Amino acid sequence: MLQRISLTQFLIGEQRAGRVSADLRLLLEVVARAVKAISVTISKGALAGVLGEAGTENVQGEAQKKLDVIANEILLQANEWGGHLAAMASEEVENVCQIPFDYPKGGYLLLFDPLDGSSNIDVNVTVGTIFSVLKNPAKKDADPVEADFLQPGREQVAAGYAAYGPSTQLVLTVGKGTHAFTLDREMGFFVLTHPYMTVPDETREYAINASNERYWEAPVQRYISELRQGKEGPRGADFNMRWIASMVADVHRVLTRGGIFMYPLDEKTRAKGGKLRLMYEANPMAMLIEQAGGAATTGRQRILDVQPQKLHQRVPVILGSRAEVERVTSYHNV
Ligand code: AHM
Ligand code: MG
Repeated sequence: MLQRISLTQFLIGEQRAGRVSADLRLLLEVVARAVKAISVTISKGALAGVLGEAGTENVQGEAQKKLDVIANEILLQANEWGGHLAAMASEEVENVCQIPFDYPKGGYLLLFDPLDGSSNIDVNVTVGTIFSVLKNPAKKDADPVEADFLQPGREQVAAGYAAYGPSTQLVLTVGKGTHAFTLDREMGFFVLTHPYMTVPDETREYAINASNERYWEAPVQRYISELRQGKEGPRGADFNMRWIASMVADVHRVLTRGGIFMYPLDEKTRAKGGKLRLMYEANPMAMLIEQAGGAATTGRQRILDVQPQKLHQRVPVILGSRAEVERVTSYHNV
């Protein structure tokens, strides 16, 4: 019989190899359980009455979908009692989420975007959960404050996302490669299906919201215009474009078959610093992409080296196949 490696087995292997502590293993198992619960809820869709607006706004002033609120609750409740976390932070919550005082605290900080791409949820397109794990630098018994979270992405001890698509996949790194696990719904656990994913160096596929073209900076205008000129242009090759408007789905495609994903700085988002959030979108995706041999920059700096100033900070994101990311970055640096 085909030997199947479950997420649990994989994590025990990582623990034995000294890359994962017992608490981090528990943390990742709990996140995987929460992701299963979110997957089940999402897949019921209209039957469970979970689609549509929640009628509330989050800290970013964005209208929340019912599923944004449900996914956030599932992640918070699953993770608060295990004793592995010092605190959490969520896209949907303004301040640090403390562990209730009647539960023990651990040494890790968990950050997440509970339901990324939720504008796609009502049209039944792939959405996801993105998460990042840091060590808590503060004393164990003190309640962590925002400053404890403000560590550059290179300090992440684990990062991952779940993609809720035709199948549910959990993509994970603990600092040695990027691995994808597929949820076996009948058995109820994740199975390692894509060990050591690699982003090909070269690509002929790009992802950007082209409706923002008139707001882009000159380096991005130049790069995309060269791609669009295809065989007749300076690149001498045709490029294909894809934009799902679900970062998880777009990055998953890049991880699976290569490509470049861009949400660059533009005049629309300049005042906010960019569109995507540094700490629970850009950083975990950058770690996953780098661990798969790709690159991730803001256009001007490696994402994992950005020193965060605040929890909900936004940054420009350019990630994927190394040669293409380096080219766009070099256009910014001329
Ligand atoms: P969200 O976290 O509120 O869902 O926003 C992030 C999403 C990303 O998944 C996606 O890449 C981007 O926003 C799409 O933005 P746009 O609608 O401007 O194309
Ligand atoms: Mg998001």
